[in-house]
Amino acid sequence: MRLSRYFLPTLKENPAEAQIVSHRLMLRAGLVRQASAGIYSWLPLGFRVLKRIEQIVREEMDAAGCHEVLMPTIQSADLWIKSGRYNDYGKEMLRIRDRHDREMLYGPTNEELITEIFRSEVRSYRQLPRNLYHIQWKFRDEVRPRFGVMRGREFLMKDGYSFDVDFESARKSYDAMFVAYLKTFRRMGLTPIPMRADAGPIGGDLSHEFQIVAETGESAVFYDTDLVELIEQGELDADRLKSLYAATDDKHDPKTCPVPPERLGTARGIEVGHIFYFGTKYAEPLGATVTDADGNQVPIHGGSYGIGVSRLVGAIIEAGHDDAGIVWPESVAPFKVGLINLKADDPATTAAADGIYDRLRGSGVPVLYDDRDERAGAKFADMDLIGLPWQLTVGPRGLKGGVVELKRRAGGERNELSIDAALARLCG
Ligand code: 5CA
Repeated sequence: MRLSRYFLPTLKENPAEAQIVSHRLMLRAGLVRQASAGIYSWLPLGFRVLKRIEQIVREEMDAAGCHEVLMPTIQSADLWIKSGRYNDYGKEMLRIRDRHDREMLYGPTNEELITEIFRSEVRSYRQLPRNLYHIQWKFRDEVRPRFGVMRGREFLMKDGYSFDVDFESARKSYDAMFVAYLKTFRRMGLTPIPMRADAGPIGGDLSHEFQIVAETGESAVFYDTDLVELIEQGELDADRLKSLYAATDDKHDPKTCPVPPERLGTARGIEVGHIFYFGTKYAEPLGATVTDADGNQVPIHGGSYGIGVSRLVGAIIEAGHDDAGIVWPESVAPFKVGLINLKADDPATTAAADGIYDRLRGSGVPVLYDDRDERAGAKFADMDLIGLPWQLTVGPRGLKGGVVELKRRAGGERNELSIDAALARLCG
């Protein structure tokens, strides 16, 4: 992509309305713009990141045996009245009336609708277990939307739903999601800490939140530092990880906390995922039953599993930035390489940079090419701000000696290399 033709409105100054670093950087790096309170438009660079995060989530869900569907954003109130949640959700739910005066709503989550789909199609325990998910926009009329995409009113969520014939089988489905979540967040360069949690309005009695440690997190978190070490080492045994202590402030009690003070980590956390086992809470009111192995009609045991896809964009920035801007992990970066032409008005430099651009694209490497006629300082500042993992700088002085400069955004390490050597590094 040539920057001269791209839509990348960066800002030099910090926007006054942004209180936390990820929000500031998302506005400054031209990832999003606010449309109204808690509602954002995704500009090209931000949209690329959102899509990459979505794709990692999708791949890990598919690898865990889940099937992707797409349910609508607008739902009829009927099923919610049946489940009893139409009133429980209160003002957070955006309620709409259509032209026939029918009560509709913009979905804050989808337990009712997916249970209804199952109820209509599935009759026998032989058709279980199943796990369906979708990645769809949600609306919750939060009292205090804030911190940009972190607590929005409209936000993109992956919500998945498991269906099992009994508790034992449902627990296995739950643990499979527990592990898939660890893998998902690890692939984004994050260290997720699973914490036993309250189930809230979703209901049920087995629930974990996945929290990312960040100064600007909304809740205080307390955890056994051994747990974090195990996660960093790649441990994926759900029982082992669940046996170690981790709790948010509403569950943490210093009097009963089993972890000795020297092993108790305290920090603030951002909730990027939340999983719930809720048993037959929705199956019973909605009449979702199957015949079991003995021929009895039994209600389906369910679980629901959410990931804040749009929130993750902010959370990843909170976890990876420095004074100059964003530092994307390669797995979610909008482009792998930022190619800088230091002297766009010099034909020899431009010919060399154009050639490198063509070769990178020919090898399938996503590259953003700064071919603008701008000052070098402005180009470096913009490139640091948008945080692409590699910066490749082509200038007349280097070219005389047959070299270009390759800089790693994370850590800032620089190397002068021949064009071929630089391309070999980036195309590998
Ligand atoms: N039905 C369940 C699981 S599918 C559910 O809705 N769970 S949730 O309420 O915990 O939301 C799942 C995830 O969505 C949260 O962990 C969080 O990462 C994200 N999320 C929730 N509310 C918001 C919001 N207002 N803005 C951005 N992300 C949000």
